[in-house]
Amino acid sequence: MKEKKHLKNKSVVLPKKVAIDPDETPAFNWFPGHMMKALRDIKAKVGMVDLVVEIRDARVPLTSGNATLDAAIGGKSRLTLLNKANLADPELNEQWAKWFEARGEHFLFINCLERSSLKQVLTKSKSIIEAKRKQTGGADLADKEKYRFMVIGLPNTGKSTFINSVANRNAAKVANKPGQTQVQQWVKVDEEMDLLDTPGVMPAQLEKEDYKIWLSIVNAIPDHVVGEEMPACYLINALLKKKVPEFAERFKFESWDHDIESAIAQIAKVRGCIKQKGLPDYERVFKLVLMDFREGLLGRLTLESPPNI
Ligand SMILES: Nc1nc2c(ncn2[C@@H]2O[C@H](COP(=O)(O)OP(=O)(O)OP(=O)(O)O)[C@@H](O)[C@H]2O)c(=O)[nH]1
Ligand SMILES: [Mg+2]
Repeated sequence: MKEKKHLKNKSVVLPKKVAIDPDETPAFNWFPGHMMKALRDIKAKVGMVDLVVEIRDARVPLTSGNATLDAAIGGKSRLTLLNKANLADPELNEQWAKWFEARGEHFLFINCLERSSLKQVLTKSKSIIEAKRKQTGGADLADKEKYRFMVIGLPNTGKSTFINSVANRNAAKVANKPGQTQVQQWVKVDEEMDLLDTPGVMPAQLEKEDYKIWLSIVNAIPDHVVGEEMPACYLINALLKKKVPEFAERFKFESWDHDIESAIAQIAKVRGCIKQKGLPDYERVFKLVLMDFREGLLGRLTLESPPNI
């Protein structure tokens, strides 16, 4: 009885309407002060760059986009990178690729820790910039000799990692927690290229409750905002439904015939998360499931499906 009550979804109160003007303070419940400044700085610098590279999380390809950032960068040429594709479901990656293709957007699914991904990104970026230069004669560019990219996106999508990989050195600070980068930083790659790292910015508005849960699961929102219970339960259900083999293997599931409570009991048993009277230690189970998933130890899972598929 007690466990059932514990697992009941708590509703998270989100304001219905929030401002999307970067010069106003949006009423989103996780929008620290540095993000407001980051938006202003992005607006101020976008005129200096040839290309905006937007880094999203391949497990939530649309929900890790950001209308607030779109407004800040205006009509600047853009390349969307669906990063951490190695943690997303390969079949869904293909479905999503078709979806982006049909919209005529410049995009790539990548794992920015791999050199082959970076090569693809650089080739594509340069071809977008050169096509634009041909169109405009380079009149809109501050420096015709150099490539300048601005790297933007939600927190923790891998912006700084991407920059370090391209620069081939640890120029920008990286951590598996949202909000690591708090100020802009130019990173010189070579005589030909400069990259601008920017702090992750949250959208001013998240329309659905699921979006907050998904962004928590991929660690774009810190755990204290949504709590661990809802994201962890959502994740366990999704891994069970998808029958992800690495998840079953890690927690020694012998069948897929589990509801959320029996699944939690099994995880608690295998990982020794037991309280007095043999009850599962829910908090510890929630934390370890989220942690394992974020480390890629529970297999590949995409949380969001393309619209109309
Ligand atoms: N598996 C995998 N992990 C990645 C990839 N790219 C980045 N990461 C990890 O994601 C975490 C966040 O990376 P950061 O580069 O700090 O992310 P960020 O977008 O700069 O984050 P903020 O500065 O907080 O906005 C780190 O633990 C990286 O190692 C990838 O392609 N695959
Ligand atoms: Mg960063």
